[in-house]
Amino acid sequence: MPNANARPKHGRRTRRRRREDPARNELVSSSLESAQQCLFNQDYGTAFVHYLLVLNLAPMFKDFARESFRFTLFKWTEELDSVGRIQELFDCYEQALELFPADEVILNSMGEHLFRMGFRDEAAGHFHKALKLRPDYPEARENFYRVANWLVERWHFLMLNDHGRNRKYQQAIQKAVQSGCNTVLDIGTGTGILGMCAKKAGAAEVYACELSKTMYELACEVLTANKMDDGIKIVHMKSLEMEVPKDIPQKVSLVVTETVDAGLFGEGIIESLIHAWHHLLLPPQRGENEFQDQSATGRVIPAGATVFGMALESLEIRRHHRLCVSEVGSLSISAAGELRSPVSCSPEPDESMEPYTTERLSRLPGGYKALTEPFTALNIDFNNVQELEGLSSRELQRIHLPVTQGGELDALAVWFQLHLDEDSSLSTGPEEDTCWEQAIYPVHNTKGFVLKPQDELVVEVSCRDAFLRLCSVAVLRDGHEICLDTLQDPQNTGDPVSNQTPEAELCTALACLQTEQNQTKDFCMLECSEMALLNNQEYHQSFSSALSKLISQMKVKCQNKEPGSGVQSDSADLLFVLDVSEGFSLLSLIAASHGHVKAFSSVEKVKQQEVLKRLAQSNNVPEQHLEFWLNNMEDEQGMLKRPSREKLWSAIILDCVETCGLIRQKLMEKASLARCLLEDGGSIFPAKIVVQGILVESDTLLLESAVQGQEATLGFNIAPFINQFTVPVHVFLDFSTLECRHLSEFVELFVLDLMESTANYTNREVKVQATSAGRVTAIPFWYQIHLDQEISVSTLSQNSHWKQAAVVLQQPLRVQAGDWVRLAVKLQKSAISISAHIENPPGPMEQ
Ligand code: 44T
Repeated sequence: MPNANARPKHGRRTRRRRREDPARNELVSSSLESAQQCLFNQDYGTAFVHYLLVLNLAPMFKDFARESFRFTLFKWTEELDSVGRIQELFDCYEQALELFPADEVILNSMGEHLFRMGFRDEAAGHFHKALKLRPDYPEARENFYRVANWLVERWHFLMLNDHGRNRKYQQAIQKAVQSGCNTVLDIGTGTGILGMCAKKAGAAEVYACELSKTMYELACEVLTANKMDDGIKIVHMKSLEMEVPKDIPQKVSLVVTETVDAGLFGEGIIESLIHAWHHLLLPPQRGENEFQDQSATGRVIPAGATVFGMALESLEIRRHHRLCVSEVGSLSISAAGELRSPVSCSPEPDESMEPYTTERLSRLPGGYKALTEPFTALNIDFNNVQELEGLSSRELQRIHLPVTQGGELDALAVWFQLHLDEDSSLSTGPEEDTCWEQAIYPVHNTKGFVLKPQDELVVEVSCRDAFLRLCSVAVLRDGHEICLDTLQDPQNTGDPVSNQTPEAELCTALACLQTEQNQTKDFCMLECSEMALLNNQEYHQSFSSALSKLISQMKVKCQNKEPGSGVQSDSADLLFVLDVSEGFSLLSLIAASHGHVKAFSSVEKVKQQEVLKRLAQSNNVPEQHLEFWLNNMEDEQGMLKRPSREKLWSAIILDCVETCGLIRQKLMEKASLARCLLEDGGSIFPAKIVVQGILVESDTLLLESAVQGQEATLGFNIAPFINQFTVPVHVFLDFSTLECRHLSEFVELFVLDLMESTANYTNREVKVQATSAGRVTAIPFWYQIHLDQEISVSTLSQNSHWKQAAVVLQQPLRVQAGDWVRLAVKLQKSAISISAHIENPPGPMEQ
């Protein structure tokens, strides 16, 4: 076989010849030259193509050309992005990553594009890879920390730390396998834990599926580490797409799953189980025949669930879901029309609405008042496919609930008992000592309707699009039915109390119908945090005062500058205020309402702009004094209306803190840009932000951050893998109800001066004295936002729409009362990190 021997030599010769191929070399060098020329001419698209050619033909240029290639890629994809050529944008990134698969800068940048396009899981995967390649790369670190919560949701830590739940699931699975269920499918395996329980219990075949790519990869790592990668076949798929024998060779006798959220059905368990019963599970056991061979029939763990509900009053829920004030920052807002949070069980659900939100009732700021006893809303048997299928078509169920305590009806709360099998169940109730949140169905339409102890509340339970929906529809009072829907419309003068005669009932029904129509026409949706912001009078009042101070100072300055020009009210005299807040903001309108001010708002959504226009009109703000900045971007006419160069902004309002409790990304960059755009004497609002914090001992925060303890989880090695997704900064925290012990006074951690570029630093050492002994596990932090020298608002205030954040220390720090703790506070980009050390380590004698 002479040829066989000759082949490698031939190969080598060809390769050598390739490199020396003069035509090829010529092409490479001319392409390289063209790439550089195009780059110089800012023709990034062509430059990119030339670079691709060069680097594919001559990989040895990779190191040399890396920087210019990256630059070209970023410039070109920026252009593609701006004209919406998204597919091409991602194609470019993919080509770039084929050339530089381990380039953290390209990975991170692709992640940013993915994130902006809404592909959060994929985005987070890219940031994670970039960070693994270069753990000290600040851009990737910040991006990763911001998205890790989506990638591996925080409840994974809670669940794995919930030993009671783990053990109950393990026991139920063990019992089922031992009774003969020897082929098992784990739907939504997460870290792989339930599948591993089945294998360990002795199941012959175990399969698992997981739809999230990150979780699937994590589960693969976990199975390998536990030497179960041979024993459990895992696929990266949604169970609904699985087929026998393509994805699993045979139907299984047991499905285990915990694909339930606080509202039970939110993860699609009904659909998954209907599909599983038709395609993946052996037929169910018939009747009560205990002796049927378990390996020839199918069953599900959990076997079913009971859903409970309860009506409640809670100011905290109210202020996040409906408008509670009629005046904000000296503006009357009664003309705003109907404003709603996106959480609604309305009869016409649309894509942007969610039927419920979640809260841990036991941690609700201000607590809550139960207005009824808990009631059973639904019972569901997961082993009965007809029942599962019948859920959606099931008739509306009307439940009458005696009101036990008077109060304002703000929400219906829902929780459930998950029956793992006939002997064992888990509860997600508010009184339980578990980590689970409850589902909250806010009530929008009762406009402060107060329930009385003798009333009966009528609740409708339905199950449309496989979501459980609860809706308070009426109140029975003194034999009359008060339809809660008719209260929606403040203009509705009709008597909401029906006399029970068929005619009157018909009228009420008609009235309800009519209001529904008006409602869809008129209402404007605001995020829950935007609603809470609108309800925050203190915040708006502070802004109004600070603006009014600035405006009068500027007016005085103007008059001094142009003596004799008299009082004019033409546009030359106007002050210009720009509000670049994210989302819905009234601040531009508040500014405009001070007179002699032309304000520019960044509100983008048309419906929200309409609300502002309505409010401008009802508050006598001239139409031309409120403009929408972003509407003008593409329209040259509009651009011309912007203040001319000499007439720069008197005030620029920056939105500094995200609702989750973190400083907004690129805040300091925005501030320096804003400083350049200010007229003499003008101001940025806020002028300064002070970050404040406190040392605390909080086990809750630890449990939500990482799998705790040295012990294996149910005997499996899971913690080190999932803990890679630990994020040192915890967001959306409510400090007022956090279970923790305070170990110090409040302390100033950091100052960000938005008006003064030179005043800023990135590292600071702070000393704080422990006030009692304990383990410092976390440092919650928040912001004092100084609008000017005198006026400030705190993100910790009771009415705040902001939540707090906390740095969770990698290692708890033991302190004694009186110890000095040295905190090294760092601001990288806009992310805060803190490390803590004892300043005066106790000597051996003191220990
Ligand atoms: N809820 C805890 C846990 N998945 C949420 O990608 C439970 C919270 C909880 N994979 C109250 C009570 C409780 N096919 O990784 C996720 C998800 C995956 C699927 C493949 C499917 N059809 C699905 C559906 C979901 O399953 C994993 C877990 S689902 C979320 C569990 C007492 N509040």
